[in-house]
Amino acid sequence: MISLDQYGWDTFFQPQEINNDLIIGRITSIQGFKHYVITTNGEMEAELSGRLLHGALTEELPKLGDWITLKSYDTLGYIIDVLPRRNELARKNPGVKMERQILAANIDTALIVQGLDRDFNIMRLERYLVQLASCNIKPIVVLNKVDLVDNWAPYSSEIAKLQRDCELYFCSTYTGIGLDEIRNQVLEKHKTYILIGSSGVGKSSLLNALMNANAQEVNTTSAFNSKGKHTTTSRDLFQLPNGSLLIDTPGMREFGLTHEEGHNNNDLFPAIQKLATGCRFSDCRHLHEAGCAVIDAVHAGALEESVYESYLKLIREQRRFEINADDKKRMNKQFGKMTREANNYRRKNKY
Ligand SMILES: Nc1nc2c(ncn2[C@@H]2O[C@H](COP(=O)(O)OP(=O)(O)O)[C@@H](O)[C@H]2O)c(=O)[nH]1
Ligand SMILES: [Mg+2]
Ligand SMILES: [Zn+2]
Repeated sequence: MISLDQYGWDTFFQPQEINNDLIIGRITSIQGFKHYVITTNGEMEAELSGRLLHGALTEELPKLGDWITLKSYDTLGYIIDVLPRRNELARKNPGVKMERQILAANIDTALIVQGLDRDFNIMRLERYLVQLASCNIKPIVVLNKVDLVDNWAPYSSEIAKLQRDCELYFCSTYTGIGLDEIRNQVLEKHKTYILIGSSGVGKSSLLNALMNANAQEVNTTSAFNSKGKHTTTSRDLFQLPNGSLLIDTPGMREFGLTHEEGHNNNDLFPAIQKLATGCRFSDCRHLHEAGCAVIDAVHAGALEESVYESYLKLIREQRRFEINADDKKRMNKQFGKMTREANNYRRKNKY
Protein backbone atom coordinates (compact mmCIF):
# COMPACT_ATOMS: atom_id res chain seq x y z
CA MET A 1 0.00 0.00 0.00
CA ILE A 2 1.17 3.50 -0.83
CA SER A 3 0.65 6.18 1.79
CA LEU A 4 -1.19 9.12 0.27
CA ASP A 5 0.98 11.46 2.36
CA GLN A 6 3.71 10.68 -0.15
CA TYR A 7 1.56 12.37 -2.76
CA GLY A 8 0.87 15.44 -0.68
CA TRP A 9 -2.28 14.36 1.11
CA ASP A 10 -3.18 16.04 4.38
CA THR A 11 -6.33 16.46 6.43
CA PHE A 12 -7.14 19.81 4.77
CA PHE A 13 -8.55 17.87 1.83
CA GLN A 14 -10.94 15.87 3.97
CA PRO A 15 -13.43 18.21 5.60
CA GLN A 16 -15.95 15.45 6.21
CA GLU A 17 -16.15 11.69 6.44
CA ILE A 18 -15.71 10.03 3.06
CA ASN A 19 -18.00 7.15 2.20
CA ASN A 20 -16.37 3.77 2.76
CA ASP A 21 -16.90 2.47 -0.76
CA LEU A 22 -15.05 5.44 -2.25
CA ILE A 23 -11.31 5.52 -2.92
CA ILE A 24 -9.24 8.69 -2.54
CA GLY A 25 -6.77 9.52 -5.27
CA ARG A 26 -4.77 12.36 -6.82
CA ILE A 27 -4.80 13.27 -10.49
CA THR A 28 -1.33 12.80 -11.96
CA SER A 29 -2.18 13.34 -15.61
CA ILE A 30 -5.13 14.20 -17.83
CA GLN A 31 -5.12 13.19 -21.48
CA GLY A 32 -8.38 13.98 -23.18
CA PHE A 33 -11.08 12.00 -21.37
CA LYS A 34 -8.53 9.79 -19.64
CA HIS A 35 -7.59 10.70 -16.11
CA TYR A 36 -4.60 9.05 -14.45
CA VAL A 37 -4.92 8.77 -10.72
CA ILE A 38 -2.63 7.63 -7.93
CA THR A 39 -4.34 5.80 -5.06
CA THR A 40 -3.12 3.72 -2.13
CA ASN A 41 -3.23 0.76 -4.52
CA GLY A 42 -1.04 2.39 -7.13
CA GLU A 43 -1.83 4.13 -10.39
CA MET A 44 -5.07 3.62 -12.25
CA GLU A 45 -7.11 5.08 -15.05
CA ALA A 46 -10.37 6.84 -14.37
CA GLU A 47 -13.22 8.49 -16.18
CA LEU A 48 -15.66 11.16 -15.13
CA SER A 49 -18.88 9.96 -13.56
CA GLY A 50 -22.08 11.00 -15.28
CA ARG A 51 -22.78 13.66 -12.69
CA LEU A 52 -19.46 15.42 -13.35
CA LEU A 53 -19.68 14.85 -17.07
CA HIS A 54 -23.10 16.44 -17.43
CA GLY A 55 -23.64 18.57 -14.35
CA ALA A 56 -20.37 20.27 -13.50
CA LEU A 57 -18.91 23.59 -14.61
CA THR A 58 -15.52 23.39 -16.31
CA GLU A 59 -13.83 24.79 -13.22
CA GLU A 60 -15.34 22.05 -11.06
CA LEU A 61 -13.97 19.22 -13.18
CA PRO A 62 -10.85 17.42 -11.97
CA LYS A 63 -7.59 19.19 -12.76
CA LEU A 64 -4.01 18.05 -12.53
CA GLY A 65 -3.06 17.87 -8.84
CA ASP A 66 -6.65 17.55 -7.63
CA TRP A 67 -7.65 15.13 -4.90
CA ILE A 68 -10.70 13.18 -5.93
CA THR A 69 -12.91 10.34 -4.78
CA LEU A 70 -13.60 7.51 -7.12
CA LYS A 71 -15.50 4.27 -7.38
CA SER A 72 -13.55 1.41 -8.82
CA TYR A 73 -14.91 -1.26 -11.13
CA ASP A 74 -12.15 -3.75 -11.83
CA THR A 75 -9.35 -1.70 -13.28
CA LEU A 76 -11.33 1.38 -14.26
CA GLY A 77 -12.35 4.11 -11.85
CA TYR A 78 -15.20 6.59 -12.01
CA ILE A 79 -14.44 9.95 -10.51
CA ILE A 80 -17.27 10.93 -8.19
CA ASP A 81 -16.13 14.14 -6.55
CA VAL A 82 -13.35 16.67 -6.48
CA LEU A 83 -12.23 17.39 -2.90
CA PRO A 84 -11.80 21.00 -1.74
CA ARG A 85 -8.79 22.70 -3.32
CA ARG A 86 -6.11 24.46 -1.34
CA ASN A 87 -5.51 26.74 -4.32
CA GLU A 88 -5.85 26.87 -8.08
CA LEU A 89 -3.24 27.93 -10.58
CA ALA A 90 -5.35 29.85 -13.05
CA ARG A 91 -4.78 32.05 -16.06
CA LYS A 92 -6.99 33.72 -18.60
CA ASN A 93 -8.06 31.22 -21.21
CA PRO A 94 -5.68 31.98 -24.10
CA GLY A 95 -8.59 31.99 -26.54
CA VAL A 96 -10.71 35.05 -27.15
CA LYS A 97 -13.04 34.18 -24.31
CA MET A 98 -12.65 36.10 -21.06
CA GLU A 99 -12.59 32.91 -19.10
CA ARG A 100 -10.59 31.51 -16.26
CA GLN A 101 -8.64 28.36 -17.02
CA ILE A 102 -7.33 26.23 -14.18
CA LEU A 103 -3.98 24.68 -15.07
CA ALA A 104 -3.44 22.76 -11.84
CA ALA A 105 -4.62 22.58 -8.25
CA ASN A 106 -3.07 22.21 -4.80
CA ILE A 107 0.33 23.68 -5.57
CA ASP A 108 2.73 24.63 -2.79
CA THR A 109 5.30 26.48 -4.89
CA ALA A 110 5.60 27.46 -8.53
CA LEU A 111 9.04 27.57 -10.15
CA ILE A 112 8.98 30.27 -12.80
CA VAL A 113 11.63 29.23 -15.29
CA GLN A 114 13.27 31.56 -17.78
CA GLY A 115 16.28 30.85 -19.95
CA LEU A 116 19.26 33.19 -20.04
CA ASP A 117 19.10 33.27 -23.80
CA ARG A 118 16.64 35.47 -25.62
CA ASP A 119 13.87 34.27 -23.37
CA PHE A 120 14.79 36.35 -20.34
CA ASN A 121 12.10 39.00 -19.94
CA ILE A 122 11.61 40.91 -16.75
CA MET A 123 8.07 42.07 -17.51
CA ARG A 124 6.91 38.58 -18.33
CA LEU A 125 8.38 37.55 -15.00
CA GLU A 126 6.41 40.31 -13.27
CA ARG A 127 3.24 39.04 -14.94
CA TYR A 128 3.82 35.53 -13.57
CA LEU A 129 4.57 36.94 -10.11
CA VAL A 130 1.37 38.97 -10.02
CA GLN A 131 -0.81 36.10 -11.17
CA LEU A 132 0.78 33.65 -8.72
CA ALA A 133 0.24 36.11 -5.87
CA SER A 134 -3.43 36.39 -6.77
CA CYS A 135 -3.68 32.58 -6.85
CA ASN A 136 -2.02 32.35 -3.40
CA ILE A 137 0.88 30.31 -4.75
CA LYS A 138 4.43 30.97 -3.59
CA PRO A 139 6.77 31.81 -6.49
CA ILE A 140 10.45 31.00 -6.92
CA VAL A 141 12.41 32.27 -9.91
CA VAL A 142 14.76 29.87 -11.69
CA LEU A 143 17.05 31.24 -14.37
CA ASN A 144 18.28 28.33 -16.46
CA LYS A 145 20.99 28.09 -19.15
CA VAL A 146 23.60 30.02 -17.19
CA ASP A 147 26.17 28.19 -19.33
CA LEU A 148 25.26 30.69 -22.04
CA VAL A 149 26.29 33.81 -20.13
CA ASP A 150 29.51 34.99 -18.52
CA ASN A 151 28.06 37.23 -15.90
CA TRP A 152 24.91 36.59 -13.89
CA ALA A 153 24.99 39.74 -11.77
CA PRO A 154 23.01 41.93 -14.22
CA TYR A 155 20.09 39.49 -14.06
CA SER A 156 19.91 39.68 -10.28
CA SER A 157 19.89 43.46 -10.35
CA GLU A 158 17.22 43.51 -13.10
CA ILE A 159 15.00 41.32 -10.95
CA ALA A 160 15.70 43.45 -7.86
CA LYS A 161 14.06 46.36 -9.69
CA LEU A 162 10.72 44.59 -9.34
CA GLN A 163 11.12 45.09 -5.57
CA ARG A 164 9.53 41.76 -4.81
CA ASP A 165 10.74 39.54 -2.11
CA CYS A 166 11.19 36.31 -4.06
CA GLU A 167 13.92 33.68 -4.04
CA LEU A 168 16.10 33.47 -7.13
CA TYR A 169 18.16 30.50 -8.33
CA PHE A 170 20.54 30.20 -11.25
CA CYS A 171 21.17 26.85 -12.90
CA SER A 172 22.16 24.96 -15.99
CA THR A 173 20.82 21.53 -16.80
CA TYR A 174 23.80 21.16 -19.17
CA THR A 175 26.58 21.69 -16.65
CA GLY A 176 24.56 20.74 -13.57
CA ILE A 177 25.47 23.97 -11.84
CA GLY A 178 22.88 25.20 -9.33
CA LEU A 179 20.87 21.98 -9.31
CA ASP A 180 21.98 20.93 -5.84
CA GLU A 181 20.85 24.28 -4.44
CA ILE A 182 17.41 23.68 -5.91
CA ARG A 183 17.37 20.11 -4.56
CA ASN A 184 18.49 21.12 -1.09
CA GLN A 185 17.03 24.57 -0.55
CA VAL A 186 13.81 24.48 -2.51
CA LEU A 187 12.36 21.00 -2.83
CA GLU A 188 10.73 19.60 0.28
CA LYS A 189 9.40 16.12 0.76
CA HIS A 190 5.65 15.68 0.08
CA LYS A 191 5.25 19.23 -1.21
CA THR A 192 3.95 19.96 -4.70
CA TYR A 193 5.87 22.14 -7.16
CA ILE A 194 5.02 23.20 -10.68
CA LEU A 195 7.34 24.35 -13.47
CA ILE A 196 5.93 27.23 -15.48
CA GLY A 197 7.43 29.36 -18.23
CA SER A 198 7.61 29.67 -21.98
CA SER A 199 8.35 26.77 -24.25
CA GLY A 200 12.06 26.06 -24.67
CA VAL A 201 13.33 27.46 -21.36
CA GLY A 202 14.33 24.01 -20.13
CA LYS A 203 11.45 22.96 -17.85
CA SER A 204 11.42 19.34 -19.00
CA SER A 205 15.24 19.23 -18.94
CA LEU A 206 15.10 20.48 -15.36
CA LEU A 207 12.53 17.86 -14.43
CA ASN A 208 14.70 15.13 -15.95
CA ALA A 209 17.79 16.43 -14.15
CA LEU A 210 15.98 16.51 -10.81
CA MET A 211 14.50 13.05 -11.45
CA ASN A 212 17.93 11.71 -12.45
CA ALA A 213 16.04 10.11 -15.32
CA ASN A 214 14.52 10.84 -18.69
CA ALA A 215 10.94 11.10 -17.55
CA GLN A 216 9.89 13.79 -19.94
CA GLU A 217 10.72 14.34 -23.57
CA VAL A 218 12.96 17.31 -24.23
CA ASN A 219 12.52 19.54 -27.22
CA THR A 220 15.08 19.24 -29.90
CA THR A 221 16.33 22.43 -31.42
CA SER A 222 16.06 22.35 -35.18
CA ALA A 223 18.25 24.32 -37.49
CA PHE A 224 15.23 26.28 -38.67
CA ASN A 225 13.79 27.15 -35.35
CA SER A 226 16.26 27.99 -32.63
CA LYS A 227 13.46 28.20 -30.10
CA GLY A 228 13.02 24.44 -30.17
CA LYS A 229 9.94 22.55 -31.21
CA HIS A 230 7.01 22.15 -28.90
CA THR A 231 6.86 18.50 -27.94
CA THR A 232 5.53 18.39 -24.39
CA THR A 233 1.90 17.59 -24.98
CA SER A 234 0.56 16.53 -21.60
CA ARG A 235 1.06 17.89 -18.12
CA ASP A 236 2.26 15.41 -15.57
CA LEU A 237 2.97 15.05 -11.90
CA PHE A 238 6.20 13.25 -10.95
CA GLN A 239 7.63 12.04 -7.68
CA LEU A 240 11.27 13.10 -7.27
CA PRO A 241 13.89 10.92 -5.54
CA ASN A 242 13.78 13.14 -2.43
CA GLY A 243 10.02 12.67 -2.11
CA SER A 244 8.85 16.01 -3.45
CA LEU A 245 6.31 16.22 -6.25
CA LEU A 246 6.95 18.12 -9.45
CA ILE A 247 4.55 19.02 -12.23
CA ASP A 248 5.83 19.80 -15.71
CA THR A 249 3.70 21.90 -18.03
CA PRO A 250 3.88 22.44 -21.75
CA GLY A 251 5.17 25.86 -22.73
CA MET A 252 2.80 28.70 -22.10
CA ARG A 253 2.67 31.16 -24.90
CA GLU A 254 0.31 33.36 -22.97
CA PHE A 255 -0.18 33.86 -19.29
CA GLY A 256 -3.09 36.27 -19.12
CA LEU A 257 -4.18 37.67 -15.79
CA THR A 258 -7.51 36.83 -14.23
CA HIS A 259 -9.25 38.51 -11.35
CA GLU A 260 -9.13 36.26 -8.30
CA GLU A 261 -11.34 36.67 -5.25
CA GLY A 262 -9.87 38.19 -2.12
CA HIS A 263 -7.14 40.24 -3.76
CA ASN A 264 -6.78 43.86 -4.70
CA ASN A 265 -4.09 45.88 -6.43
CA ASN A 266 -2.46 46.69 -3.15
CA ASP A 267 -1.40 43.28 -2.04
CA LEU A 268 -0.43 42.25 -5.57
CA PHE A 269 1.93 45.21 -6.05
CA PRO A 270 3.75 45.63 -2.74
CA ALA A 271 6.22 48.23 -4.06
CA ILE A 272 3.41 50.49 -5.27
CA GLN A 273 1.47 49.91 -2.08
CA LYS A 274 4.42 51.01 0.04
CA LEU A 275 4.83 54.23 -1.94
CA ALA A 276 1.09 54.89 -2.05
CA THR A 277 0.98 55.70 1.65
CA GLY A 278 2.72 58.94 0.66
CA CYS A 279 0.17 60.01 -1.99
CA ARG A 280 -1.81 63.17 -1.20
CA PHE A 281 -5.18 61.53 -1.89
CA SER A 282 -6.07 58.25 -0.27
CA ASP A 283 -7.92 57.12 -3.41
CA CYS A 284 -5.02 58.09 -5.69
CA ARG A 285 -4.87 55.89 -8.79
CA HIS A 286 -1.25 56.91 -9.49
CA LEU A 287 -2.10 58.03 -13.02
CA HIS A 288 -1.61 61.81 -13.03
CA GLU A 289 -2.98 62.96 -9.69
CA ALA A 290 -1.24 65.86 -7.94
CA GLY A 291 0.95 64.79 -5.05
CA CYS A 292 1.23 61.20 -6.24
CA ALA A 293 4.16 59.58 -4.44
CA VAL A 294 4.32 56.76 -6.97
CA ILE A 295 4.82 59.11 -9.92
CA ASP A 296 7.30 61.13 -7.85
CA ALA A 297 9.25 57.95 -7.18
CA VAL A 298 9.41 57.23 -10.92
CA HIS A 299 10.76 60.75 -11.55
CA ALA A 300 13.26 60.41 -8.74
CA GLY A 301 14.43 57.03 -10.05
CA ALA A 302 13.31 55.15 -6.93
CA LEU A 303 10.82 53.15 -8.96
CA GLU A 304 11.83 51.85 -12.39
CA GLU A 305 9.66 53.44 -15.08
CA SER A 306 9.14 50.11 -16.84
CA VAL A 307 7.93 48.56 -13.58
CA TYR A 308 5.45 51.41 -13.13
CA GLU A 309 4.22 51.04 -16.70
CA SER A 310 3.83 47.33 -16.33
CA TYR A 311 1.83 47.97 -13.14
CA LEU A 312 -0.61 50.17 -15.10
CA LYS A 313 -0.88 47.61 -17.86
CA LEU A 314 -1.45 44.68 -15.52
CA ILE A 315 -4.12 46.36 -13.38
CA ARG A 316 -5.97 47.35 -16.58
CA GLU A 317 -5.81 43.78 -17.76
CA GLN A 318 -7.16 42.51 -14.44
CA ARG A 319 -9.92 45.09 -14.48
CA ARG A 320 -10.94 44.09 -18.00
CA PHE A 321 -11.15 40.48 -16.93
CA GLU A 322 -13.13 41.40 -13.81
CA ILE A 323 -15.70 43.46 -15.76
CA ASN A 324 -16.16 40.70 -18.32
CA ALA A 325 -16.46 38.01 -15.68
CA ASP A 326 -19.08 40.11 -13.84
CA ASP A 327 -21.06 40.52 -17.07
CA LYS A 328 -20.92 36.80 -17.63
CA LYS A 329 -22.08 36.08 -14.09
CA ARG A 330 -24.97 38.49 -14.49
CA MET A 331 -25.94 36.89 -17.79
CA ASN A 332 -25.79 33.41 -16.28
CA LYS A 333 -27.95 34.58 -13.40
CA GLN A 334 -30.49 36.08 -15.78
CA PHE A 335 -30.43 32.95 -17.87
CA GLY A 336 -30.91 30.82 -14.76
CA LYS A 337 -33.89 32.98 -13.76
CA MET A 338 -35.39 32.62 -17.23
CA THR A 339 -34.99 28.84 -17.17
CA ARG A 340 -36.55 28.67 -13.70
CA GLU A 341 -39.49 30.78 -14.82
CA ALA A 342 -39.97 28.64 -17.89
CA ASN A 343 -39.84 25.47 -15.80
CA ASN A 344 -42.36 26.85 -13.29
CA TYR A 345 -44.67 27.88 -16.08
CA ARG A 346 -44.39 24.47 -17.66
CA ARG A 347 -45.09 22.75 -14.34
CA LYS A 348 -48.14 24.98 -13.66
CA ASN A 349 -49.55 24.37 -17.09
CA LYS A 350 -48.57 20.71 -17.11
CA TYR A 351 -46.80 20.34 -20.41
N1 LIG B 1 22.33 25.97 -23.24
C1 LIG B 1 21.43 25.30 -22.52
N2 LIG B 1 20.38 24.73 -23.12
C2 LIG B 1 19.49 24.05 -22.37
C3 LIG B 1 19.60 23.96 -20.96
N3 LIG B 1 18.55 23.27 -20.49
C4 LIG B 1 17.81 22.92 -21.57
N4 LIG B 1 18.37 23.38 -22.71
C5 LIG B 1 17.88 23.18 -24.08
O1 LIG B 1 16.74 23.98 -24.29
C6 LIG B 1 15.83 23.34 -25.18
C7 LIG B 1 14.44 23.25 -24.57
O2 LIG B 1 14.48 22.40 -23.44
P1 LIG B 1 13.17 21.76 -22.80
O3 LIG B 1 13.58 21.13 -21.52
O4 LIG B 1 12.44 20.93 -23.76
O5 LIG B 1 12.33 23.10 -22.51
P2 LIG B 1 10.78 23.24 -22.11
O6 LIG B 1 10.02 23.55 -23.36
O7 LIG B 1 10.74 24.38 -21.16
O8 LIG B 1 10.36 21.96 -21.46
C8 LIG B 1 16.43 21.98 -25.48
O9 LIG B 1 17.11 22.05 -26.71
C9 LIG B 1 17.40 21.76 -24.34
O10 LIG B 1 18.46 20.91 -24.70
C10 LIG B 1 20.74 24.59 -20.34
O11 LIG B 1 20.95 24.57 -19.13
N5 LIG B 1 21.60 25.25 -21.17
MG1 LIG C 1 8.75 20.70 -21.89
ZN1 LIG D 1 -0.52 58.02 -6.20
